[in-house]
Amino acid sequence: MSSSALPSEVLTELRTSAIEVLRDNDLGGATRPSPTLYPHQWLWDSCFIAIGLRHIDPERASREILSLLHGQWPNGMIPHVIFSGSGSYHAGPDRWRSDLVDGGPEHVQTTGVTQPPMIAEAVVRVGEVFDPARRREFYRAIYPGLLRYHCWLYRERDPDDTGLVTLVHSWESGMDNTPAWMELTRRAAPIPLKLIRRLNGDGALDALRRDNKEVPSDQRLSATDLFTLYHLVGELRDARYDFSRIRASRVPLVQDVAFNAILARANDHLRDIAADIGEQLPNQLLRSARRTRAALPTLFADGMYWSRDARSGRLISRPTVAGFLALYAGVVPPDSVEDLVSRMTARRFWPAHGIASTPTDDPDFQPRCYWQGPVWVNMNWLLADGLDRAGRGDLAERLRAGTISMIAGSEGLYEYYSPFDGTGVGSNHFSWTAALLLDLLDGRKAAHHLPSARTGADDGEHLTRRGG
Ligand code: 2M8
Repeated sequence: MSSSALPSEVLTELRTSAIEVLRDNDLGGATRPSPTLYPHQWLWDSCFIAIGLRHIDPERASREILSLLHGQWPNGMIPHVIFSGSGSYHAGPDRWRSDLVDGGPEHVQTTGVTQPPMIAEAVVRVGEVFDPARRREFYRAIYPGLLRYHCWLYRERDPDDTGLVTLVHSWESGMDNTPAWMELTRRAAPIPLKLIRRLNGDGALDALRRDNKEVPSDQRLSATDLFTLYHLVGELRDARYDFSRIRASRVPLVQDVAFNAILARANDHLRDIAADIGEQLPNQLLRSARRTRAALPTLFADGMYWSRDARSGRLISRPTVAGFLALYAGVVPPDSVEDLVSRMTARRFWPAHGIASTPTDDPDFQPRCYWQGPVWVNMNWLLADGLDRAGRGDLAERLRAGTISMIAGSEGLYEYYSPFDGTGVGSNHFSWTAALLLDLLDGRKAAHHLPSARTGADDGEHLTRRGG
């Protein structure tokens, strides 16, 4: 059923529950992703949340984004979690000890890694609903911190000027246990964890984890994967989150395709933001941004975009939703768009309810397990945007409408959904599902929210400003 076929009372009810979720998860100036599993502030969650909040409270939406700067490290990094809530989290401040790191933030505890750089997108989306004077005021407030963040990404994570920034933990990708990331992560597991995995002993370890109190273990990543991620946090902490030391360790390093695609788009937005307030991006950043656009096509092989193992230089050819974000970046050459789109719309990736995080024929596919198969509302949202940019507004609309009816089919607003039957799984009362649902319901009313359908490769001149 398409969303337009849903009765208007259902759409009104959906909107009301989305607003309720965002209110319930409001921590003051920031929003937690969900009430118990994720009680603090996450970087990319807050960006999606702001994109929804702009429809009900633009000022609150701008504060959601600005609050990310409270956790910014003096070197410019914006961390993936700011521990600003009061609940207990399974990978909380004691695992990271940002307070013990020289150069950690002064007034708040955070993690020591980052997350996909969605901030510039969220800034522009919120800017669209302000009048020009208020928009520029907001842009001026966020710009210095945002600029320092983009500069940090390149300075710290791309010291060799490849154009692609390197991630040091799967939590930075936001897609924690996709097969592509787990392939490398499992290789770096301590020997006891490797043995437990080989002996199918994950079930025994489940008793020791805390993240499965709200969500059953079989909807989360496996225990050995989770404990390997904790182990890698320890290695990062020992390296004081410093990339040159991390490089010298055995931590897996990945040029993540989705992260770099989001960065390519974010650089365009940042340039637009700067232009709007009469600022000029530093030449070095402009050069890096051009390099990113030029480097993304090097991740293309056999009809797909892949992440690269930054240590071996090898492409990690495990298909996941991440590769399709090349459409969102607008780097797919016009004559390759249809082929990539047909791969994405094939049943293995789009069986019924939007794009599966891992295709249904992958050996690791599990329809209800986290990033190993379920459909995520943020991915559908980004890919619908990418389809618009690629000139496939028809499919974008189908994806958006299908997302709304998928959400409507479950009681509650879930973290992820089975790609086969749309059953809601993971955490309930999930903020970015609520926020992006609001955007899907309200966003299309304003035509100027739709991005231009320009596509095409690496000229670095994509116009991303809409309206205003
Ligand atoms: C999930 O990741 C966190 C670690 O960051 C976790 O499992 O504890 C991911 O889905 C991530 O993308 C998301 O930002 C976070 C909070 O919603 O949860």
